[in-house]
Amino acid sequence: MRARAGLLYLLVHVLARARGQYDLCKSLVSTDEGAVWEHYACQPKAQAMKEYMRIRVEPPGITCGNPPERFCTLENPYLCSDECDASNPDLAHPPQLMQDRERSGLITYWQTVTWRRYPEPLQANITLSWNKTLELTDDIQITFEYGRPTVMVLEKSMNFGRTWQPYQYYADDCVDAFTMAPRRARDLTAANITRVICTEQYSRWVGSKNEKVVRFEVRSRFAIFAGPRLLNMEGLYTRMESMKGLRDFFTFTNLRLRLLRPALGGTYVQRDNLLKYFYAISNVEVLARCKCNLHASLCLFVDGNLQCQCEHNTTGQDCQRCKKGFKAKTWKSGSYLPTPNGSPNTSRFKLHFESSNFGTSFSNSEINTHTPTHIFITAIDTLGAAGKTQTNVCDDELLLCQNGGTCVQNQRCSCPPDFKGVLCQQSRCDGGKKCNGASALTLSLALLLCPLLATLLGSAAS
Ligand SMILES: *[C@@H]1O[C@H](CO)[C@@H](O)[C@H](O)[C@H]1NC(C)=O
Ligand SMILES: *[C@@H]1O[C@H](CO)[C@@H](O)[C@H](O)[C@H]1NC(C)=O
Ligand SMILES: *[C@@H]1O[C@H](CO)[C@@H](O)[C@H](O)[C@H]1NC(C)=O
Ligand SMILES: *[C@@H]1O[C@H](CO)[C@@H](O)[C@H](O)[C@H]1NC(C)=O
Ligand SMILES: *[C@@H]1O[C@H](CO)[C@@H](O)[C@H](O)[C@H]1NC(C)=O
Ligand SMILES: [Ca+2]
Repeated sequence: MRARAGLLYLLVHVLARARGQYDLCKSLVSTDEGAVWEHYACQPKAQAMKEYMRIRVEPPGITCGNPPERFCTLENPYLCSDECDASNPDLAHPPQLMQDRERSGLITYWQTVTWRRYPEPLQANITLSWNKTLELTDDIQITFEYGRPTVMVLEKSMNFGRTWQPYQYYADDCVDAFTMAPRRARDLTAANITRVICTEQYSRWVGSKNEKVVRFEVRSRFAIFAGPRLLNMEGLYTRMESMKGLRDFFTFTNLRLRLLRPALGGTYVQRDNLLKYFYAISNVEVLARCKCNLHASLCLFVDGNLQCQCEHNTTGQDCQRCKKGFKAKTWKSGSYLPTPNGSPNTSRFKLHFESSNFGTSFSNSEINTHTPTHIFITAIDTLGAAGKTQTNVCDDELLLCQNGGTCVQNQRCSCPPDFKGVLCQQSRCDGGKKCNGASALTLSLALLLCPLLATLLGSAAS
């Protein structure tokens, strides 16, 4: 019976692991002591984030139709039969048509007023917000009807719109528009993968029907480390851990499109027909995953916001801190390493005491255990950078008391008579002889050490 149960666990385990890399946060595995949970670094699947985005367009009055307006097309400037009328649902072009699903097969789009105020510039900002930190997993694709802009900038924010940074520049002439040399994303290499470039690839006039999409190229950047068909994602994840700024490059909370000059049809602005100049966007595709710091495999839309379903005793919108009651521990992000499952190094306890201060025998000692119910304390941080690359779960067990010692108030080990030390790691007697009672000296040492240890741990955690 037990063997069969064990086999079942193993089967479930194997099947579950086969689903995909970093899909699972934990899994029941059978051991000699029965079934136990094994913990892994985990992340949610990529989702079509346009479903959850909030759109704001600026300046006020930029959306067409109020008052109703006629517009022409670049291909046939004498055909001006189309009308935009905000009060008529069939003729209105509100911002939400950038994110609808177009189930009917009909292309629907947001449209701006025409450039009738020329030579005043025709500019618009589109701000996309999620109120959640996300990580791009695929190209951003913006589909323009009636021609792509000749000049625009894609920007991103990583702090919910407080500060912004350019993500990519787009122009039919990069030098003229931004005094930048034109580049293509596919020419980027490992050395300059996170460079912000200006590209001319999506801004030149090719007819409004042929090429409608403006991209922010994520796949070609991924391909630098994952290979042309992105088969070696391990290679990419490994670099995400080690290469400064790489993960952050794909991370954002908001995006902003700054439309600076509309499509012109390949010529100069023709002042006698300004009704053919405007912007129209039918779709904004943003494939991304919730950033959950490798502590969640699910991200759900709850009460109007995306929320990581945190595991590993973590909590917060991005699983960015330890759960209440698990505070004494230092929160750490999970790690993609070592592949394929991320680090199971959850049990780590490093102490670094100057022996001259304490006269104890465990200076610089490091204790690793492999039982998932005991958890790391990253104490006084001699770990440095190495401490960052662990799958760190939070646990309520603060001290790993040894030799039958018990943890008292999460602050100190209460040792059985024959053992001493902060972790009860030392025998009191030489030669393994049994001895009685605690000496006054060790008792006072313990009383001195434990509050100090608790303070140190507390300050390391905050
Ligand atoms: C777009 O946003 C930028 C930054 O806030 C601002 O300087 C600019 O005036 C805005 N443009 C429009 C057309 O609202
Ligand atoms: C953003 O998300 C946080 C956390 O889920 C929530 O408390 C806050 O109300 C949200 N803000 C908005 C504007 O929805
Ligand atoms: C990136 O580096 C490669 C070679 O190292 C170079 O050919 C390419 O132009 C660079 N791209 C940018 C945008 O600097
Ligand atoms: C989280 O806390 C619970 C309750 O203390 C514990 O059983 C569990 O092992 C802890 N660790 C993880 C990784 O969930
Ligand atoms: C796991 O622990 C071992 C022993 O301390 C350490 O050498 C190794 O670097 C750790 N692995 C990670 C990914 O932190
Ligand atoms: Ca649409």
